[in-house]
Amino acid sequence: MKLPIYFISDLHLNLNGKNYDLKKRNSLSNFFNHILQNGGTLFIVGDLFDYWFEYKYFIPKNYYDILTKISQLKSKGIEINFIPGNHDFWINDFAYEELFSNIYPDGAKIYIENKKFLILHGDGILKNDFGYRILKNLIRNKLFIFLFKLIHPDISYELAKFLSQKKHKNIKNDSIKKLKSELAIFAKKNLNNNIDFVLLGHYHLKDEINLESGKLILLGDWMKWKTYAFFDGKNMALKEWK
Ligand SMILES: [Mn+2]
Repeated sequence: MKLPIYFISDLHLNLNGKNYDLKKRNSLSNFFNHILQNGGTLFIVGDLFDYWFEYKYFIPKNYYDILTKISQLKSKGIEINFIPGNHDFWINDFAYEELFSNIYPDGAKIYIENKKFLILHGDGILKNDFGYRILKNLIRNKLFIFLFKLIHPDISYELAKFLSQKKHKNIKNDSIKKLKSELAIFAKKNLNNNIDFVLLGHYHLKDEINLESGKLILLGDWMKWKTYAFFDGKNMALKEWK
Protein backbone atom coordinates (compact mmCIF):
# COMPACT_ATOMS: atom_id res chain seq x y z
CA MET A 1 0.00 0.00 0.00
CA LYS A 2 1.45 3.33 -1.08
CA LEU A 3 2.31 5.82 1.64
CA PRO A 4 1.16 8.17 2.98
CA ILE A 5 -2.34 7.05 3.88
CA TYR A 6 -5.19 9.54 4.13
CA PHE A 7 -8.40 8.80 6.01
CA ILE A 8 -11.56 10.89 5.73
CA SER A 9 -15.18 10.32 6.70
CA ASP A 10 -18.61 11.89 6.92
CA LEU A 11 -18.59 14.22 3.97
CA HIS A 12 -22.33 13.89 3.54
CA LEU A 13 -22.39 15.29 0.03
CA ASN A 14 -25.73 16.96 -0.50
CA LEU A 15 -28.25 14.97 -2.45
CA ASN A 16 -29.57 18.16 -4.05
CA GLY A 17 -26.35 18.68 -5.98
CA LYS A 18 -23.17 20.69 -5.90
CA ASN A 19 -24.80 24.11 -5.56
CA TYR A 20 -25.96 23.11 -2.11
CA ASP A 21 -22.47 22.39 -0.80
CA LEU A 22 -20.12 24.05 -3.26
CA LYS A 23 -17.52 25.05 -0.63
CA LYS A 24 -17.28 21.53 0.72
CA ARG A 25 -16.98 20.04 -2.75
CA ASN A 26 -14.29 22.55 -3.72
CA SER A 27 -12.21 21.73 -0.62
CA LEU A 28 -12.71 18.04 -1.26
CA SER A 29 -11.63 18.48 -4.87
CA ASN A 30 -8.49 20.31 -3.70
CA PHE A 31 -7.82 17.57 -1.19
CA PHE A 32 -8.17 14.93 -3.92
CA ASN A 33 -5.85 16.96 -6.20
CA HIS A 34 -3.28 17.05 -3.42
CA ILE A 35 -3.33 13.26 -3.20
CA LEU A 36 -3.22 13.00 -6.98
CA GLN A 37 -0.08 15.17 -7.13
CA ASN A 38 1.70 13.69 -4.15
CA GLY A 39 0.63 10.08 -4.31
CA GLY A 40 -0.57 7.87 -1.51
CA THR A 41 -3.62 5.86 -0.57
CA LEU A 42 -7.06 7.06 0.42
CA PHE A 43 -9.56 5.56 2.85
CA ILE A 44 -13.09 6.96 2.80
CA VAL A 45 -14.57 5.80 6.07
CA GLY A 46 -18.27 6.12 5.31
CA ASP A 47 -20.99 8.66 4.68
CA LEU A 48 -19.29 10.14 1.66
CA PHE A 49 -22.79 10.73 0.36
CA ASP A 50 -25.82 11.91 2.26
CA TYR A 51 -27.55 9.04 0.56
CA TRP A 52 -26.50 6.43 -1.97
CA PHE A 53 -28.65 3.61 -3.17
CA GLU A 54 -27.44 1.99 -6.35
CA TYR A 55 -30.11 0.62 -8.66
CA LYS A 56 -29.31 -1.84 -11.41
CA TYR A 57 -29.25 0.76 -14.18
CA PHE A 58 -29.19 4.09 -12.32
CA ILE A 59 -26.85 6.11 -10.15
CA PRO A 60 -27.67 9.50 -8.58
CA LYS A 61 -26.69 12.37 -10.88
CA ASN A 62 -26.17 15.00 -8.20
CA TYR A 63 -22.80 13.59 -7.21
CA TYR A 64 -21.51 13.68 -10.79
CA ASP A 65 -18.65 16.13 -10.07
CA ILE A 66 -17.24 14.08 -7.19
CA LEU A 67 -17.82 10.75 -8.91
CA THR A 68 -15.76 11.87 -11.89
CA LYS A 69 -13.06 13.18 -9.55
CA ILE A 70 -12.90 9.86 -7.72
CA SER A 71 -12.68 7.86 -10.93
CA GLN A 72 -9.93 10.22 -12.12
CA LEU A 73 -7.93 9.46 -8.97
CA LYS A 74 -8.50 5.76 -9.39
CA SER A 75 -7.49 5.78 -13.05
CA LYS A 76 -4.27 7.62 -12.15
CA GLY A 77 -3.38 4.77 -9.82
CA ILE A 78 -4.48 6.11 -6.43
CA GLU A 79 -5.87 3.27 -4.37
CA ILE A 80 -9.22 4.30 -2.91
CA ASN A 81 -10.65 2.15 -0.14
CA PHE A 82 -14.25 2.58 0.89
CA ILE A 83 -15.94 1.62 4.11
CA PRO A 84 -19.67 2.21 3.66
CA GLY A 85 -21.51 4.25 6.28
CA ASN A 86 -25.11 4.18 7.37
CA HIS A 87 -25.94 6.73 4.65
CA ASP A 88 -24.23 5.01 1.76
CA PHE A 89 -24.25 1.32 2.46
CA TRP A 90 -26.29 0.41 -0.64
CA ILE A 91 -23.51 0.29 -3.18
CA ASN A 92 -23.31 -2.16 -6.00
CA ASP A 93 -21.23 -3.01 -9.06
CA PHE A 94 -20.78 0.63 -10.16
CA ALA A 95 -19.08 1.44 -6.86
CA TYR A 96 -16.98 -1.71 -7.04
CA GLU A 97 -15.96 -1.31 -10.68
CA GLU A 98 -15.80 2.44 -11.30
CA LEU A 99 -15.19 4.18 -8.01
CA PHE A 100 -13.27 2.24 -5.42
CA SER A 101 -10.32 -0.14 -5.41
CA ASN A 102 -11.52 -2.05 -2.35
CA ILE A 103 -14.75 -1.99 -0.42
CA TYR A 104 -15.04 -3.23 3.15
CA PRO A 105 -18.78 -3.48 3.92
CA ASP A 106 -18.14 -4.37 7.58
CA GLY A 107 -15.04 -2.28 8.19
CA ALA A 108 -11.38 -3.11 7.66
CA LYS A 109 -8.95 -4.91 9.92
CA ILE A 110 -5.67 -4.67 8.05
CA TYR A 111 -1.94 -4.36 8.40
CA ILE A 112 -0.22 -1.30 6.97
CA GLU A 113 3.57 -1.13 7.43
CA ASN A 114 3.45 -3.68 10.28
CA LYS A 115 0.84 -1.70 12.16
CA LYS A 116 -2.57 -3.22 12.64
CA PHE A 117 -5.53 -0.98 11.88
CA LEU A 118 -9.20 -1.32 12.74
CA ILE A 119 -11.15 1.06 10.52
CA LEU A 120 -14.89 1.29 11.06
CA HIS A 121 -17.57 3.75 10.13
CA GLY A 122 -18.69 3.33 13.73
CA ASP A 123 -22.47 3.08 13.61
CA GLY A 124 -24.04 0.53 15.91
CA ILE A 125 -21.13 0.05 18.30
CA LEU A 126 -22.59 1.81 21.34
CA LYS A 127 -24.43 -0.08 24.09
CA ASN A 128 -27.62 1.90 23.47
CA ASP A 129 -27.54 1.13 19.77
CA PHE A 130 -29.39 -2.13 20.35
CA GLY A 131 -32.49 -1.03 18.44
CA TYR A 132 -30.39 0.48 15.71
CA ARG A 133 -28.44 -2.77 15.27
CA ILE A 134 -31.71 -4.58 14.55
CA LEU A 135 -32.65 -1.86 12.06
CA LYS A 136 -29.18 -2.04 10.54
CA ASN A 137 -29.53 -5.78 9.95
CA LEU A 138 -32.96 -5.26 8.43
CA ILE A 139 -32.00 -2.54 5.97
CA ARG A 140 -28.87 -4.41 4.91
CA ASN A 141 -30.94 -7.52 4.32
CA LYS A 142 -31.10 -8.81 0.73
CA LEU A 143 -34.87 -9.09 0.71
CA PHE A 144 -35.27 -5.55 2.04
CA ILE A 145 -32.92 -4.25 -0.64
CA PHE A 146 -34.78 -6.17 -3.35
CA LEU A 147 -38.12 -4.74 -2.23
CA PHE A 148 -36.73 -1.23 -1.81
CA LYS A 149 -35.46 -1.33 -5.37
CA LEU A 150 -39.04 -1.68 -6.57
CA ILE A 151 -39.70 1.89 -5.44
CA HIS A 152 -39.13 4.46 -8.16
CA PRO A 153 -35.74 6.15 -7.54
CA ASP A 154 -37.21 9.68 -7.50
CA ILE A 155 -39.53 8.61 -4.70
CA SER A 156 -37.02 6.59 -2.67
CA TYR A 157 -34.44 9.39 -2.86
CA GLU A 158 -37.05 11.95 -1.73
CA LEU A 159 -37.83 9.66 1.20
CA ALA A 160 -34.15 9.24 2.06
CA LYS A 161 -33.59 13.00 1.86
CA PHE A 162 -36.33 13.52 4.38
CA LEU A 163 -34.95 10.87 6.73
CA SER A 164 -31.31 11.91 6.53
CA GLN A 165 -32.04 15.61 7.11
CA LYS A 166 -33.52 14.94 10.52
CA LYS A 167 -30.40 13.27 11.82
CA HIS A 168 -27.81 16.04 12.04
CA LYS A 169 -28.30 17.51 15.48
CA ASN A 170 -25.76 19.12 17.77
CA ILE A 171 -24.91 17.25 20.93
CA LYS A 172 -24.14 18.88 24.25
CA ASN A 173 -20.68 18.92 25.83
CA ASP A 174 -21.76 16.49 28.55
CA SER A 175 -22.89 13.92 26.06
CA ILE A 176 -19.74 14.44 23.97
CA LYS A 177 -17.63 13.46 26.99
CA LYS A 178 -19.76 10.39 27.64
CA LEU A 179 -19.72 9.40 24.00
CA LYS A 180 -15.93 9.75 23.78
CA SER A 181 -15.37 7.66 26.88
CA GLU A 182 -17.63 4.92 25.54
CA LEU A 183 -15.77 4.97 22.24
CA ALA A 184 -12.49 4.81 24.16
CA ILE A 185 -13.72 1.70 25.98
CA PHE A 186 -14.64 0.16 22.63
CA ALA A 187 -11.19 1.03 21.28
CA LYS A 188 -9.38 -0.33 24.35
CA LYS A 189 -11.04 -3.72 23.90
CA ASN A 190 -9.69 -3.86 20.35
CA LEU A 191 -6.31 -2.36 21.12
CA ASN A 192 -5.75 -5.13 23.63
CA ASN A 193 -6.11 -7.55 20.73
CA ASN A 194 -2.89 -6.47 19.01
CA ILE A 195 -4.45 -3.55 17.16
CA ASP A 196 -2.40 -0.34 17.02
CA PHE A 197 -4.87 2.15 15.60
CA VAL A 198 -8.65 2.32 15.79
CA LEU A 199 -10.26 4.81 13.42
CA LEU A 200 -13.90 5.78 13.66
CA GLY A 201 -16.15 8.12 11.73
CA HIS A 202 -19.91 8.56 12.13
CA TYR A 203 -19.91 10.60 15.34
CA HIS A 204 -18.67 13.81 13.71
CA LEU A 205 -16.25 14.16 16.60
CA LYS A 206 -12.59 14.93 16.03
CA ASP A 207 -10.03 13.70 18.49
CA GLU A 208 -6.83 11.75 18.91
CA ILE A 209 -6.99 9.69 22.07
CA ASN A 210 -3.80 7.96 23.20
CA LEU A 211 -4.56 4.75 25.01
CA GLU A 212 -2.18 2.37 26.74
CA SER A 213 -1.57 0.10 23.80
CA GLY A 214 -2.47 2.27 20.85
CA LYS A 215 -4.42 5.20 19.56
CA LEU A 216 -8.05 6.00 18.87
CA ILE A 217 -8.73 8.47 16.10
CA LEU A 218 -12.13 10.08 15.78
CA LEU A 219 -12.10 11.28 12.22
CA GLY A 220 -14.31 14.36 12.59
CA ASP A 221 -16.20 15.26 9.44
CA TRP A 222 -16.26 17.57 6.42
CA MET A 223 -19.41 19.39 7.44
CA LYS A 224 -17.77 21.31 10.25
CA TRP A 225 -14.10 20.33 10.54
CA LYS A 226 -12.63 19.16 7.24
CA THR A 227 -10.42 16.74 9.13
CA TYR A 228 -8.34 13.86 7.89
CA ALA A 229 -6.06 11.35 9.53
CA PHE A 230 -2.58 11.06 8.07
CA PHE A 231 -0.31 8.03 8.43
CA ASP A 232 3.23 8.31 7.06
CA GLY A 233 4.22 4.72 7.80
CA LYS A 234 5.19 5.36 11.41
CA ASN A 235 3.13 8.13 12.90
CA MET A 236 -0.54 8.86 12.83
CA ALA A 237 -2.00 12.34 13.20
CA LEU A 238 -5.33 14.04 12.79
CA LYS A 239 -5.11 17.18 10.67
CA GLU A 240 -7.36 19.86 9.29
CA TRP A 241 -7.48 20.46 5.57
CA LYS A 242 -6.91 24.14 4.77
MN1 LIG B 1 -22.76 7.80 9.81
